[in-house]
Amino acid sequence: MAVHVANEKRRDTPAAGPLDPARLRADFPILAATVRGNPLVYLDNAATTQKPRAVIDAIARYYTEYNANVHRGVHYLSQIATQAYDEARRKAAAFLGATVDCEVIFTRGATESINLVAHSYGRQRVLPGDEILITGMEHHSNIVPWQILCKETGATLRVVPVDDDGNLVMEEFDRLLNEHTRLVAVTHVSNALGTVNPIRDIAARAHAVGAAVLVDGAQSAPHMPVNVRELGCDFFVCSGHKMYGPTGIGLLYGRAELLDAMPPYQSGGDMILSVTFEKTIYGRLPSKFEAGTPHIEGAVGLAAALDYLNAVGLGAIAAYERSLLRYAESALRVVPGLRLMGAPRKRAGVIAFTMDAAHPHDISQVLDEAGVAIRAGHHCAQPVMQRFGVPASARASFALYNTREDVDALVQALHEVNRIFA
Ligand code: 7TS
Repeated sequence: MAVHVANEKRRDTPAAGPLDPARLRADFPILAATVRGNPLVYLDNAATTQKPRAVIDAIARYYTEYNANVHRGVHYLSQIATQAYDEARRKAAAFLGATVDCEVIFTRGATESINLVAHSYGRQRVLPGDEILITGMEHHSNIVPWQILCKETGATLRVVPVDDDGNLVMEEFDRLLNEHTRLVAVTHVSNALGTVNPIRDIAARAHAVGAAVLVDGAQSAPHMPVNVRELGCDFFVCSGHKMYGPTGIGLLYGRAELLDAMPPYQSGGDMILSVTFEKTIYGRLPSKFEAGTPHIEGAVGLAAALDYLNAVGLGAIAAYERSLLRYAESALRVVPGLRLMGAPRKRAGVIAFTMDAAHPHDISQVLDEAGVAIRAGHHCAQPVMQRFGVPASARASFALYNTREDVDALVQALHEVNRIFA
C-alpha cells in the first residue's frame, strides 16, 4: 500500500544533540564492511559520501510503495510521487535558505548546475569584452564551462591567484574585479586544499561592480550550515551524493528574478505551458529548467539525506569535523617526509599531502591494503596542483562518521608506506 510521504513519520534519523560518531556510524551499513580483511576506513568523502540507512530505505520505499511518474497522472500513485518530489524541493529550499521553493532546480549534480548557468545565464548575459572571474583553486567543473563560454562569447576568463598557504589572494581579487566582470564563480570549499573561502565578502565586492556570483558548494553543503541569503550569492550549486544522498541528483539555487529571466537549458516534456508547431510557451519556475522525467528517487533519497543532516545538525557536524581535522593535521605532521598541502586560514573536510618516499598513487595503494580508502591524483583540480608544483597529491577527506581511530589507522598505514618505500 502506498504511503503519504509528506506526512510520513521520519524513521532512522538521529535526535538532535552533540554529535556522537560511534552512534552515527551504526546508521551507515557499509561502514561495517571489511576491505582485504581489514575494517573499512573510508576517507574519500570529498569524492562521495556513504549513505545512511534512512536514505537507502527511503529509495526502497519509493520503489516498493509509490513509484509513478510525477506531474503527469491524476492517479493515486502519481499524486503521491508528485507530493514526494515537491516535498523534496521544499526541503532543499529550506536547507539552502532559499526565499521560495522554485528557486531550487533539481539537476544531476554540481557539474550540471554550473553548466546550466553557463549555458543559460551565460549565453544570455555575457558579451564580447566581458570578464568571468574564477579562482586558482576551482574544480574543473567550475573552470571548463566558463572557458567554453568565454570562447563562444568573446569574453575573457580571469583567475584570482592562490597563495602558498592555499588562501585566495584577496588583493588580487580586488585588482581583477572591475565593471567588465559579469560573473564571479568561486568554490566555497576547495576539494584539493580544504580552504574555506570568504564568500560573503567576495559576493559583496562582486555586487558592488554589478557582477553576479555563483558559489560552488559541492564541498561546503555537507560540512557546514549554508544559507544562500546570508552568503549573498546569486547561484549556489551542490551534489546530493556528497551530502549522504544518492548519485545523479544535485541542486541549483538561483535568485528567482535571475532564473525567471533565463532561457531554458534543455527542452522537451514537463518544461512547457503549451506547444504548437508555431510557438512554445515555456513553463514557470522550476519546471522551465527540468525537462523530461526527473530523477524522482534521487529527489526522494536526497530529501531523506537532508532530514538526516538536519537531525544531526550542520553546526554540530562543522564543529566535530573541525576538531577531527585539527587532530588529523597534528597526527600527520609526525609522519616523516610527509608534507601537508597548504595551511589555509580556515579549512573544512579535506587534508591533502605528499610524501618524499612515495608517489600519491603508491601511497593510496599501500593504504588500500590496510583498508584505508583515500584519493590520489589531481582531484580534477589540475591548476591548483600546478600552483603547488606537484602533479598529484594524496587526499584524506572527512565526514560526520569518521573518528580519531580512522585518523590513527591512516597514520599507521602511512608509516607502513615509509617502511616499504623509504
Ligand atoms: N565542485 C567541487 C568543488 C567538487 O569537489 C566536485 C567534485 C564538483 C564540483 C563536481 O561534482 P559532481 O558531483 O558534479 O561530480 N569533486 C570530486 C572530488 O574531489 N573527488 O571526486 C569528485
